[in-house]
Amino acid sequence: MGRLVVVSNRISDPRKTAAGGLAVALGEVLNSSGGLWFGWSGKLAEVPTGTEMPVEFHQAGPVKLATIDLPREDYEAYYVGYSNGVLWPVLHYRLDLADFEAGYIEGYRRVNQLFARTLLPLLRPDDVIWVHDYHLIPLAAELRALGCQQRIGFFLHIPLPPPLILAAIPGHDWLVKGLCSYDLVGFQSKADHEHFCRYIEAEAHAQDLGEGRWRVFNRTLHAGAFPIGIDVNEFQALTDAPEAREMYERMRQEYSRRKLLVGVDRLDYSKGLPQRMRAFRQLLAKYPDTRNSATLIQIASPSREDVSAYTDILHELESLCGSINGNYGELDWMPVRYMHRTVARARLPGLYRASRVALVTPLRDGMNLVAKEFIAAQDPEDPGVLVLSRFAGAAEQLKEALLVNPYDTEGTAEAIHLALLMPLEERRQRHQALLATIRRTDVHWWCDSFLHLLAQTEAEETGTPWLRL
Ligand code: ADQ
Repeated sequence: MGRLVVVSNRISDPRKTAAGGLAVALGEVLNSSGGLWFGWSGKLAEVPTGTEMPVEFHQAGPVKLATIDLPREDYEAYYVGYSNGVLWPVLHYRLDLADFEAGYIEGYRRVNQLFARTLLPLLRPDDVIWVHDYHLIPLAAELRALGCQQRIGFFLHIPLPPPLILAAIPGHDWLVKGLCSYDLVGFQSKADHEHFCRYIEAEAHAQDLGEGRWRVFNRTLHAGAFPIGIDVNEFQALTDAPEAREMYERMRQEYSRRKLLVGVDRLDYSKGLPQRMRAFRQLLAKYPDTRNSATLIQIASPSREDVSAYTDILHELESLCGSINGNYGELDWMPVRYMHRTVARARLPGLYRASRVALVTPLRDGMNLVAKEFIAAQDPEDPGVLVLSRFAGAAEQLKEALLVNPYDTEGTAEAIHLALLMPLEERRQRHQALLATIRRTDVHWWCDSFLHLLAQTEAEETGTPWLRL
């Protein structure tokens, strides 16, 4: 394979420990091919839309990081408007939260065109390009329109809903045609992949060539499910490092008389946080023995606070936590400890390991890496229990978790109760199976299997004119 070029909305320096498994895994492949990582710098420029933006280069070991700033007006339409106001809610099945204001899609396209124009001169003929996530769906089509013939793959980190939900997006045909300009499109789960296949068959008369290959819009495309994993070894090493150990000891001391439940999420409406709190309240109401003996630590890191649906969820969560503590708290015990902040990555494994139960109960989630991190951080001799939403992509793989429907308050409360009481032997057995799964399908497996297939696809020119908006 030639040089790898990764493109994503934001980039991170793969050498920094705070970067996380994805950046580390991509960093490894980028390192070995002396690759390039291209994306937005995170900075805004007070210049008119349409202005060409200069590229800034940073060398991170053998990897070259290339970033551009974005004109403020383009950022509003591309990032706040279309990516997070339309695509994020609809792809998470939340049509009610989408803001289909006209004008966003043009800004979204403008930024993808700017990315394409800026990236093209940096490319070499034998490069393999890997584009990430919903911000950049049309990028391959824009690159192809400029004559780019290199292999281009795409991975969608969030879910893809069934065709009828996708079809609610004005311009959905343009978007999906954009997806079909890639040589390989990867999804998190079999369900997402199936939704894509059903859509292109029904709406674009795609012809199934077998083995994940499709003939559509006059070109051949590969599609498949590539569930993302974590770097299990790295996370276990982090668990044994001093910062996580110290966190673990502190938590164990503080909660020596109580069982700890933990939730770690970005504060996002897809994560099902109010539903989780209601299930916990139901647990306390129905099983009085859990009062005074179980504490839920919920960490919700601030996220996209410039989108109004996020401030609504923040207020709802604060009010629920307040009322649970008000109704059930004692002088020496608060049922919920809620923190609206990010926990340092080095300390997270200690918190996971000190917890008897993890609540990972999104209403919809592409994969959910917290579920996998929790498993990796456990002591195999005395592991905690994972309560996992059946609507997280991870549920397709993590069958030995306690799977719940987060909309069912009563049922989720029962599962939490079961998790708190689960005997040691059953906890061990379930954990052993879960650990084997996350090891087998770790982030290196994910990277390798995607790139291996991408390298086998045959790059070909798109024969069709690119759809007009
Ligand atoms: P996210 O929605 O951000 O990612 P998730 O996979 O759960 O969701 O978390 C990503 C990382 O952020 C994890 O490493 C986790 O530890 C960290 N994190 C989350 N909340 C935190 C907090 N409060 N404090 C500190 N760290 C926190 C998107 C998709 C997911 C998909 C990933 C990867 O929405 O479905 O799994 O991309 O593809």
